[in-house]
Amino acid sequence: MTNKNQRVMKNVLSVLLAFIIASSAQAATKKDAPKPCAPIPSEYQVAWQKLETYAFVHFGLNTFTDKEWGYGDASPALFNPENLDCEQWAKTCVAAGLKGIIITAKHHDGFCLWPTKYTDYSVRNSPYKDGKGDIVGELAAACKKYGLKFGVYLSPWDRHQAFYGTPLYVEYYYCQLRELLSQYGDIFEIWFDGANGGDGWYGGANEKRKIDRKNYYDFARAYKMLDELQPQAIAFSDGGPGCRWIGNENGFAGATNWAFLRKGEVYPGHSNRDELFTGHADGNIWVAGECDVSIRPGWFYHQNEDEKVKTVDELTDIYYRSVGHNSTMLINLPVDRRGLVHPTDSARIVGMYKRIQNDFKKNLLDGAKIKASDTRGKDYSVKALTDNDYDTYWATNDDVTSAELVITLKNATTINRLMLQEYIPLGQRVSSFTIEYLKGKEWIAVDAGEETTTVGYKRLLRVKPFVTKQLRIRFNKARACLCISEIGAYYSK
Ligand code: FUL
Repeated sequence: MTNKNQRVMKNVLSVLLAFIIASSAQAATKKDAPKPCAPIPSEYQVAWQKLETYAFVHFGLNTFTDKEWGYGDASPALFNPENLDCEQWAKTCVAAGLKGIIITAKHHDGFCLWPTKYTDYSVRNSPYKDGKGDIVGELAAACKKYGLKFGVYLSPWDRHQAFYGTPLYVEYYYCQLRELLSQYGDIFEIWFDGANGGDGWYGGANEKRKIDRKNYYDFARAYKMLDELQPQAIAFSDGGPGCRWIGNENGFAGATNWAFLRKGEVYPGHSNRDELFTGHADGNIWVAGECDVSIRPGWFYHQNEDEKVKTVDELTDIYYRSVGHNSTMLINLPVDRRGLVHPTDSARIVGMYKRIQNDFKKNLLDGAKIKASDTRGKDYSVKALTDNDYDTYWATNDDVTSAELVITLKNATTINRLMLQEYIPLGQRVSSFTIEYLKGKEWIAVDAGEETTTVGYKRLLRVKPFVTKQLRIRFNKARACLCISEIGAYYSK
C-alpha cells in the first residue's frame, strides 16, 4: 500500500470507528432508559403542559346585555364593539407571559363570533364592521403575529337554535366545529364545556330541554375530526381526553394531583368534582388538569365588577396552586364593550407575571454539589437536575423507587420557595416526598402547609424562609423508578 492509500485507509477506519462508538453509545442510552410507566401523555399533551399559563377571553352578546348566560334571544344588533382590537389582547398576553388565547367562538347563547355558514345568529348580522367582521379570524391573526397559540371554545349547549336537542343540532354542531378547525390555522386547544342548563329560547319555544349528557353529542366524532384536522389540538372537557376540568372555577388544583383518570368514568358534562381535583392515582388514561378561573367574579365583562378584579396577590396564589400543582392556569380576561382588555385587568395580570418572574429569578441550587443515593448511570446523573433543560433527567435504577438527594450549597443561603419537576414523557411516578434542611446537626422538614405527595410536571412549594447550607430531598414512594428533570430553590422577597 502506498503512503497515500494508507492515509485514506486510516481515515476511513477512524470514521467507521467513530460511527460504531456513537451508535453503540446511542444504543446504550436507549437500552438503559427507564421504561415508560403507564399511562403516559402524548407528545402533544407534554407540549401543552409546558405552556403553563394561557388566557381565556369570554366575549359576545352577553358583554352587551350584561349577562353571564344569555338566553339565546338577544338581538345581534346589540353587538357593537367600536374599538375592538385583538392585537391589544395579544400584546397584553405577551406582557403577562401567557402563551395563548382561547376565545368563546360560541357561548351557550348560540351567538357566533365568526360568520359561520350555518346560522344567521352571528357577527354577520351585527353592526360590528357592518357585518363584515370575523372576530375568530382577527384573533387568530393577532395570535400568529405575536407568537401566541390560538384556541376556541364552542359551546355544545345552544339556547338559540330551535332544533337543539334533536339529531339535526348535532350535525349543525359538527359543521361549525369543522369550520373552526379548518379556517383559522393551528389550534392548540378546543373547549367542550360541560354546562347544559336546560331552559332557553330555542327559536321561541321558551322551554326546558334535557339531553342525554353522555351520548347526545357523540363526542367521539369530535375527537375523530381533531385527529383528522388538528391532531395537536388538546380537547378540554370534564373528562378530557386531552385535558380535564379541575372541578372548580377558583383556579386551584389539588396538592395531590395525578394526571390520570379511569377510562370511560368521566365524560363531558359529568362532574365528580373531587376526582377531578386530584385525578385518580390508579387511573389508566393521561388527562392532566387545567385550572380555569376568571380575573373577575364573572366570565363576561360587567362594569360593576371593575372594582372586583383579582389582586396580584390573589393571582400569584392561583399560579402556585395551579401550575405549582401539576396543572395549567387558564386565566380569563373578559373583554369589555369597547372590545378591549380593561386596564385594571391588564395591570394585575402583568403584575402577577412580574412577581412570578421575580420569585424564580435565580435558582439557588446552581453550582451546588448534589449527591444521590442511587443513580442509573452516567446518562442519568444528578447534573441534569440543575441544567435548566427539562428533557434531561436524573434517574434511579429500575427497582429503586425511593431515593434521596443531598445538596450542599457554597454558602449559607435563605430559601422560601422550592420546585420539583418529573420527566412526564415517561409517566408520573412520585407519590410521596419530603424536603429537609440541615440546622446544626439536625434535619428539619420544611413545612409547605400542604401535603407533599405528587410532583408531576411541576410542583412548587412556598415555605417559611430558612437559612441553610444543606438540603435533603427524600423521594419516599413512587410508582416506578425515579425520573426527575429539574429541582430548584429560590428566595422571594
Ligand atoms: C362554564 C360556563 O357555564 C361558563 O359560562 C364559562 O364559560 C365557564 C368557563 O364554563 O361551564
